Amino acid sequence: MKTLRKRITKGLTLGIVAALTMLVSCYEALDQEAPFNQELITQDFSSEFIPGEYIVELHPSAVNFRKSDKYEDVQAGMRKLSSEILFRNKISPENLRMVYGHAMDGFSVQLSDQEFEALRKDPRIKHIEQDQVITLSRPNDSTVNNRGGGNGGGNGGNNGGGPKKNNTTEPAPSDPEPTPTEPTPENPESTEPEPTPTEPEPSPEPEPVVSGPSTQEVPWGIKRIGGFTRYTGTNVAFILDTGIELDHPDLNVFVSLGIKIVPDDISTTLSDLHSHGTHVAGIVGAIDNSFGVVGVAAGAPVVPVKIMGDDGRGRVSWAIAGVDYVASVGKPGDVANLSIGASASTTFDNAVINASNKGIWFVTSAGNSADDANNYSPARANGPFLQTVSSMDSSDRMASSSNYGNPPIDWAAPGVSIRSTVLRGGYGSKNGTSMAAPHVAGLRLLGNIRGDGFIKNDKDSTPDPIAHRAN
Ligand SMILES: [Ca+2]
Ligand SMILES: [Ca+2]
Repeated sequence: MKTLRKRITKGLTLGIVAALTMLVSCYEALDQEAPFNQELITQDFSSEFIPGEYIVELHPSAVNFRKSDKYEDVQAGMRKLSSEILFRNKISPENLRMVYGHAMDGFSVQLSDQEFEALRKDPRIKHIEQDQVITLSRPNDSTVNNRGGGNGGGNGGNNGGGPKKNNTTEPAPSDPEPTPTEPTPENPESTEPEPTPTEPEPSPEPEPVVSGPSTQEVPWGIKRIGGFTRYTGTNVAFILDTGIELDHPDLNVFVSLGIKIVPDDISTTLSDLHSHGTHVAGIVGAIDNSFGVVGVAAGAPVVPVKIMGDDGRGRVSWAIAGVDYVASVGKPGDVANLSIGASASTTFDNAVINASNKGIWFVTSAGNSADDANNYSPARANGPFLQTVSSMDSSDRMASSSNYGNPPIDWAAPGVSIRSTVLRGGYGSKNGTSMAAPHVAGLRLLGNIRGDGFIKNDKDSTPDPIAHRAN
């Protein structure tokens, strides 16, 4: 049985969030049965460094306290040590943000130019780099099909599994998500014809528990990687993302092991109000039942590690904090999915490599810039338990937006018109390497992967092998 973890509620007040555009690890498209050969344009894959915000790595010899195995103890010890180091360099400990002690030793901090110069001369400091903002595209689940009765209706309690301590804050009444069937106005893909809703608006009348003939769909991507398998193991899948909708009836969310990394002024709930993380989680482990979709490792416990805000924005320093948490509470055989990325970051790479070397599979998206994946982190990182995944369509062709390059890419997986779980107990389709990575994460949860042929029209000279269940 897993150690129960309280979610972190201690938020760090963030000062400046600079104006920043950035990186799109997934582009969420209007699907509605779009032909697979009709690829939609994607946004550029870019990231933005944040002025005055830094990630600091300490020499291991600087760590002057004995580390216990407990996440909270190490957090407290590192917070004390980091504050002392700042204080001795005449920097206010109030500038301290995240602290790390498992995947790396260090912290993130706000510094003036003068403070930066002082701190970098401290012999305990191994490396300092500038923090970056990571941004996902806006939520636009244009093909959401809510189940009748709306959120929570007709849920027969099929979320068996992990202990569910739903002590998290309920979503704010002012739900930022647009009406499910309404494309976001700013969305660059919204020039596409507006999809016709395939289902009527949710009825105000509560509907009875779903029964009768199964309406469960097996998405094409699940079929392509060898079909789904009911998960019976004891490992879990950490979803480092925008959270996971905690009460989605088609997901087995391991709430008590989850953690909200993002500060309280960014989001107060562990649940997902964006939909990216919920979609990723469904690809890994949507439940095999009579409705919705089914994931690769059906019914596997999915653990929300909320490193991205409800607006789809995060920071490399928050992502590292999520990786640090997984390194602390994860066990060999667990899987961590990172469908995000940033410009090259040595610190981010090393944190992921260190955490994965504990025997925890880290699966990352290659990115959607039609560029060499070696320019992005953590996509470019390599290790025996680290997998980087490119995206292909249902004809085994590399997605036009997918990043390329071997190494680091280990596998190609389905990432075009991928149907999975979204907000309000609904279902929708998204595109991108964000959707390809969780196919491989699900496969790693089940065991070995074999190649089943190679993708067509790879952009480099080494066609990526297509990931498939080994047996
Ligand atoms: Ca299902
Ligand atoms: Ca390749």
